Amino acid sequence: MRPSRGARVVRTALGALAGLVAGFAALAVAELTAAAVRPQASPVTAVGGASIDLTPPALKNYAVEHFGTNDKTVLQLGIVVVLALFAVALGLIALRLRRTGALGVLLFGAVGALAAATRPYAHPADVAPSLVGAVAGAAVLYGLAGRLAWGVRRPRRGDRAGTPGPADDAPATADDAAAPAPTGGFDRRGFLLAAGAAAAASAGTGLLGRSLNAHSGAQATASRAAVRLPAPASPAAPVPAGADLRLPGLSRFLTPDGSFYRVDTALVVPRVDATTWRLRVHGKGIAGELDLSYDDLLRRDLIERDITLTCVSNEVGGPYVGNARWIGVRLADILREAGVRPPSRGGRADQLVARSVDGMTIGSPVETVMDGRDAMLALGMNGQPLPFDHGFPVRMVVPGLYGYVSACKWLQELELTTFADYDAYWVKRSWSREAPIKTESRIDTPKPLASLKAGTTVPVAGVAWAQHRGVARVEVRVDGGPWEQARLAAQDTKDTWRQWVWPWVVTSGSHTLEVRATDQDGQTQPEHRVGTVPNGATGWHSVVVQAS
Ligand SMILES: Nc1nc2c(c(=O)[nH]1)N[C@H]1C(S)=C(S)[C@@H](COP(=O)(O)O)O[C@H]1N2
Ligand SMILES: [Mo]
Repeated sequence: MRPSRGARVVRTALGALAGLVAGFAALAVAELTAAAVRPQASPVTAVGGASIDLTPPALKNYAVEHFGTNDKTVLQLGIVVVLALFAVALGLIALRLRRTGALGVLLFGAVGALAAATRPYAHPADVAPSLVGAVAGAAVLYGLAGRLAWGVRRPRRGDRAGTPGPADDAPATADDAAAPAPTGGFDRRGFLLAAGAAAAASAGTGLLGRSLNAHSGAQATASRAAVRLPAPASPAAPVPAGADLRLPGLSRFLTPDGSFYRVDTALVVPRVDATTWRLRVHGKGIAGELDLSYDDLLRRDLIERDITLTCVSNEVGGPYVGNARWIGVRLADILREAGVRPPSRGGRADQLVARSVDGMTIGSPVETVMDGRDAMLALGMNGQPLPFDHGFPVRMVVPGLYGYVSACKWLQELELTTFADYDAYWVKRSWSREAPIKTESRIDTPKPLASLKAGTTVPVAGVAWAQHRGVARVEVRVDGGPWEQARLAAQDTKDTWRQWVWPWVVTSGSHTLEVRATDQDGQTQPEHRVGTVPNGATGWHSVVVQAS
């Protein structure tokens, strides 16, 4: 008796389901295994990390600009969707070729293991989650596909539990596709029970793995909680009273940690134990290598400075800029102690490459970090040890340089080299070797498409930055009319952004507001718009509003 068309359709759908359940089981077991290794070793994270590094720069740029800090969630979702599609395909294959389907799951495990093994600073054990997960997934698929074999009768009461069906013994060659004519249905009930059990077990396993991973890094957390930042030897002057205009809708002068932008390639934020952390300083022109502990840094004279950080991926009017009060060790002091001289004094290295625990490399000009500006190895942000998201235990901060050429988080190594000899991570991906921050200004209020009341006076306000040069002037114009001088808030330092406000008497209709800043070198922001690649966007920010 040939199975009915209906039965065949149902069986196909259940084959797809078997693939999904097997994929789910693989990821769940991998997640739990990762808890025993380290969260970074979970296959989705490892494959995600590898794909971030392999992503063409244009696509990566698009992702940062369009998904912002959500880019990683979008990436991981994408990976899960792709995995689900392959899982369905393997489930369908397993309907005909059980072993081939199961082998396919193992192949995916191998891809995950390869990704994990080739991440920077991978540990040998990092392959375990992918491999263990894949074995579990393959077993689940093999078992479930067996329940879908034609002619396997539902075991009746009294039968041996789990009586293997004929398909279990069938050869796993292309021949089993042409297995003897099915004699009836398949074990639908047995399948659903087994699939349900596997899915439930996977959900439990996955949730346990997730929560263990979320709590990993307990030592790192404890080490951070134990930090007492000493009073800085060179404190920052208090922020001038008039630096924060405190207008509704205007960014606060000091960005709270929680709303400080975050841009990095880390799918799992590194949690570094400060008590075992070391910083190695080595390379060209070094008289003596340094190997410093966190306490070594804490014991030094600390400086405290307000510095505005900016990402090169910030589009005109964009959000990737924030201002904080940093505490740290003056970088030039450390370099001088190691015998480093800047190129202008005969030093052999013109590039300082910072390496992070997650393999990021960021290159800064030695000349710049030793030119007297407050380049630092930062330990604290806004009075607290650095948050994990922002680089605990130690990161670099260099006033006036975009983050990708200066602000290495989770720092672990400083190497003196040359720009001729070495290209850092982002430089290999089409960004410029050197990238001072461009003068920029942004309208924070009114918001785009705001509807205003004609006849009222509305404060047009925002921020402008030209780190290490300082903002000298901000101008606003309406509908391409004459430029009007905005009032500048008090300057904190030339390394911080500056607020501005211009009172506008609103007339009815639709209006375009534009802003431009001039730095203290006398350079005015160009009108010409260029994109963020290769060294930062230019152009005037504009906002369209309605008034009636
Ligand atoms: N380890 C590491 N450090 C990094 C990055 C990164 O991807 N990994 N991104 C850099 C970039 S592009 C910027 S703009 C700043 C952002 O710092 P924040 O996330 O603390 O705002 O960190 C820099 N430091
Ligand atoms: Mo950046």
